Amino acid sequence: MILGLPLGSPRAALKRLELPACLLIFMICVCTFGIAAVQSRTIHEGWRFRALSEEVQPAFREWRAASVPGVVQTDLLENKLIPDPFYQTNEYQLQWIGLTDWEYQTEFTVDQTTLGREHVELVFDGLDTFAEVWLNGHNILNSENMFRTWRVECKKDLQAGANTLRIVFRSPVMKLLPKLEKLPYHLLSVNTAQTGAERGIPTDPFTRKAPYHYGWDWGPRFVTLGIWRPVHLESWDGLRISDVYIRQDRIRTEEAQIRAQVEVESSVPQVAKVTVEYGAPGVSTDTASVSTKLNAGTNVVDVPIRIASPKLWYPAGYGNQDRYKFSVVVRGSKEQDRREVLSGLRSVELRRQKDQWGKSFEFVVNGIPVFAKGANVIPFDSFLPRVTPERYRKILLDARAAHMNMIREWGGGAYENDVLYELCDELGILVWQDFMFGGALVPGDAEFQENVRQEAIDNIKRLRNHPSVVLWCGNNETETGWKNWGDRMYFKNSVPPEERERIWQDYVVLFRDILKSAVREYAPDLPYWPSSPGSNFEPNPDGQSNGDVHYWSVWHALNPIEDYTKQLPRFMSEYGFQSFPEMATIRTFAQPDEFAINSRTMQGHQKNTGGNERILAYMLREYREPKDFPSFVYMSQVLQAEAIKTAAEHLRRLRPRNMGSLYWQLNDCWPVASWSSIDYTGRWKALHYYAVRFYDDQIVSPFRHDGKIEIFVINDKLQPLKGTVRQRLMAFDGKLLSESVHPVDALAQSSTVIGTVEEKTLLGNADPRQVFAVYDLVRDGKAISRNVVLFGVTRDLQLPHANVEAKLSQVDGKPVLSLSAPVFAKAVGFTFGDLMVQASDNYFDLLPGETRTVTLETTASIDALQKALTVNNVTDASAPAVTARTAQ
Ligand code: BMA
Repeated sequence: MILGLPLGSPRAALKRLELPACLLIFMICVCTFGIAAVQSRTIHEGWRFRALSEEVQPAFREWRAASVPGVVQTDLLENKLIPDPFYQTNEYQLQWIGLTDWEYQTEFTVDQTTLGREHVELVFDGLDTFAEVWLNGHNILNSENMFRTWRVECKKDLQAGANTLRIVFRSPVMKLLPKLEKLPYHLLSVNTAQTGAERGIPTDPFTRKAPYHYGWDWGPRFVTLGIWRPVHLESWDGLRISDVYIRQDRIRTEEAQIRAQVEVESSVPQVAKVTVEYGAPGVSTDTASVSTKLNAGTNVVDVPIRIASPKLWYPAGYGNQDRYKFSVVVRGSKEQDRREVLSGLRSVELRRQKDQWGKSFEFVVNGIPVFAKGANVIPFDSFLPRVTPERYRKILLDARAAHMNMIREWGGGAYENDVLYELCDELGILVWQDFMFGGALVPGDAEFQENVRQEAIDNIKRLRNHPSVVLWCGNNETETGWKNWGDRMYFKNSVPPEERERIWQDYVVLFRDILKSAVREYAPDLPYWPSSPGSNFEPNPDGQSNGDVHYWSVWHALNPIEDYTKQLPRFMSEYGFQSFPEMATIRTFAQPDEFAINSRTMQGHQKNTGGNERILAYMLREYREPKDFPSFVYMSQVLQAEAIKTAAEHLRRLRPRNMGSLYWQLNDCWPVASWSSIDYTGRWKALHYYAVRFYDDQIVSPFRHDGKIEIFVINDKLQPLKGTVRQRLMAFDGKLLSESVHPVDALAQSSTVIGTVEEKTLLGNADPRQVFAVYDLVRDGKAISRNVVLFGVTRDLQLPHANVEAKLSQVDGKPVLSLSAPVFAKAVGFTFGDLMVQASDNYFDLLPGETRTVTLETTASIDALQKALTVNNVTDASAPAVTARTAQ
């Protein structure tokens, strides 16, 4: 019961009441709460779409049902007008879609009450990209930036009853071409997939649209168009809260000094009271309020708040992810508005201090230096609106499972949906946030700069209450590209020196002035970093003593994998190595007769020129030739996992000199051979299972070099680590050759060499091709981390056939898989065909005689699992003839 009303439909309840009673309730509401100022509804129903261009087939010029939010490619797919864009090489024949103009239209009704309100506004959270918006035949908006929110006062163009909303989307390529063709030179882009239609002129540098839509070295080219984020109709009287910013002025464990910065739109000058109620789970709520006079227009009201002994928000591994709920109410003379904001309190510093290695680059959260462990994130789909909250959650949980505490939201995609940041807040994953510049040169006209400035303001304001967001970075690789990339060098020589200088100055204005000022003004508690990699315009932008580094000579330049261990950066924000996705994923886009690395389809799903050949080249350096295509796929994953493990452990061993390891890349936007550790279908590659181990908070990491093995113990925890490392030298056939135990007494947050072993002494008379060393870190009697050292290139070792035995059974209703082998088995990896199975572990080394049992998350039956199971390992994936020959 509410106020004596029976529960149920409030309207029905009111009908039953006598008029005076209604009036009484109304008056109580007004006096106690004021009248809700804002009403909002989405305009997502009844949309239709069609092609505008005359050149396309008539079928595309008929009105068809459309989904909003959505893009034209997925609308065409839903209407079965095009084949699956990701299948085989369908991408190539679907390029016309992005070169065509499209229109979308719907009708919606508006009642007199809404029309009677002071303000009626259409709000577009995202229009992709050149959109002309017409309401009842009136052009109410022309937009040219998919990253901005557009709010249009439209009362005068609305009518009671049916209204027509029509949006024309111009092909971003064709719209710009005529203008760009007249320019004396063309700004360089990054995308690898320009169509003939662009006539060699990249249009994307001039377009505020996700750069990867134009193709990337892991992504197809799908130039999308459409209403990609929600549309609302909002109406209000009197006042409206347009933004709430929980500004964190000073955060300490003893006290948090913050303020709620409440932005209020007011129709008229009026007196208002702003009240903020705040609390965290387990803490009693408190209230702060301010009375103020609002001017007509936009007002910003500061409500200062001090919280004694606040519950702070910590990154994963350093404490809880406590958050406070702030309920803000603004009561004007008649109307009121309210808004709720969830935020976590934490201090953030990007600490850059001179030291013996140059200048540090480390994130310090709540006074604690955090070694950043994580990966770069790219958009989750070529068609952004179809990414569900569940997909975000799954991938971020996977990141968390691999002990990641940071992701980099890379600048060639799109500013992500709120849900991604909410998940990062919840899981304690820090976000390095790039502005959306993927490496293309930037125009310098005032209109472009202002467009970017507004985009920055929109997105900084949208994301600034998320405690997970700890850095705004100007761009990805634009600066290093300008200084170092071959095509840029060529370009610089092809334009007059004053033009060259002007282009650089345009860069400086955007990334040193405009974006930096936007962050200073709208998120003053966050650091800004102009470019990744970079050194904040200080000398030596690509050096390893100052700033962050992208290291790509392993992979792009075919340098040996060991070269990772020669790098001495301060923070490694990118390094990567490719592999193929699981066979199940490959089967979603290729036919069995295309299962070859040089088939048209497999080349079409490899966007880095020469990528498949590069995988093969590296593979043959390390392993014997795989015996068939599925073995090649398996081996590519092991190769990638071993490469990234080599780098990641090295970067961790370097702490505190180096304080970050973000590998390239966490996810995929379609099924493809790429640097990802989780493929498009959500399946983990070998790398992700490896990451769970190499990113764990406490690990043993033996480093074999120059005839010795240095046994490192890495401890990221805030407590010291006491335990032992057990070293065993074993023959592949299982014989224990020697054993020793090394005490561990490691400081909190440290990387320590707990012992150095001469390889000769360790091996004694043993044949290095027949033995391995295994290291187990033992804490409280439990082995918590293991690492294996091999004495030579894998293909030269005399690894025996492993005969891995795999037994499926059920424990407590859950399927489990037990694996064992009589001899050493390298990188035992199992799959279940096309079934979706998440294993608690996979792709691990089996010691002779050892049994490892893993649990399986799946909806598949034991029978189905049994039928689909295949188990692989490095020896058995190799071609038998080759194995026999080289093993002699
Ligand atoms: C990096 C990224 C991306 C690219 C990746 C692999 O430098 O910033 O542009 O996809 O390399 O080449």
